[in-house]
Amino acid sequence: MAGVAWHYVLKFIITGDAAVGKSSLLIRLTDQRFLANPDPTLGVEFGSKLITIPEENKVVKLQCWDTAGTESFRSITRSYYRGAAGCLLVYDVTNRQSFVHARSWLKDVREHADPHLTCILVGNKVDLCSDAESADAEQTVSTSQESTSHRPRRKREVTTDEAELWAKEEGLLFVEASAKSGVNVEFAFEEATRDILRKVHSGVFDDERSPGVKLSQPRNDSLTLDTASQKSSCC
Ligand SMILES: Nc1nc2c(ncn2[C@@H]2O[C@H](COP(=O)(O)OP(=O)(O)OP(=O)(O)O)[C@@H](O)[C@H]2O)c(=O)[nH]1
Ligand SMILES: [Mg+2]
Repeated sequence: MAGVAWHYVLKFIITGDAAVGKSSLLIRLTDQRFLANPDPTLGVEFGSKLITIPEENKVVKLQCWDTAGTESFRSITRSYYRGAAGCLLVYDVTNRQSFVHARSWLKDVREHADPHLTCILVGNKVDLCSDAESADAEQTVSTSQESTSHRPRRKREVTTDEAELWAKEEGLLFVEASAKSGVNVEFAFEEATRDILRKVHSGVFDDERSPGVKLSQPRNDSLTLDTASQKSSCC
């Protein structure tokens, strides 16, 4: 991998209802932190992160546009969907409405993003459920500073099976995660990235026609965004 800062740059969007934890997932990915009281996103925020896909021996730069879930921003946020190669479609496992609304977010994404986009359905806040242990046992190790022994329990309103079934019907990847504990956050981005790279290899995405997929930059050319992670706001 010498001489190359990254092999691919992929545009991701993060979408879903207000307060489901989209920004928290991005902050967990880029800064390995969790904020108990983040400000609601006004318009969109941007975060960037380099990840490695070991089995491909590739470094991938994720450029993530974190969109506001508030309805009044919807026309602004839609304009950021254009050309995206990947999407995290987020709902809150303790909020059924946010799962129901995922259908309309998906419709929007499909209308405005790259038609070949990879979408992963992410059931967030799994730490709040009494059955969180099953997800805790999965991929990512928690880096949260907070003790989990006194966390408040909330009733799960969307079962894993139901969400998994809907994801399958819609051709989405699926994972349950927690921005708070960190469980499965990086894994969600990695799974979507693996799927996008498969599409690149099979010619579904290509550098010429797909604005959300860019090939490598030599290290000297990577002046502005060449940091392991970066986050900023706009709008
Ligand atoms: N327990 C728990 N709380 C979470 C988790 N993720 C986010 N939260 C909390 O949920 C609230 C909303 O989080 P945000 O990340 O701002 O949600 P958002 O989807 O970005 O909201 P908008 O920007 O308004 O669309 C905050 O109080 C977070 O601390 C999680 O995994 N577990
Ligand atoms: Mg937000």
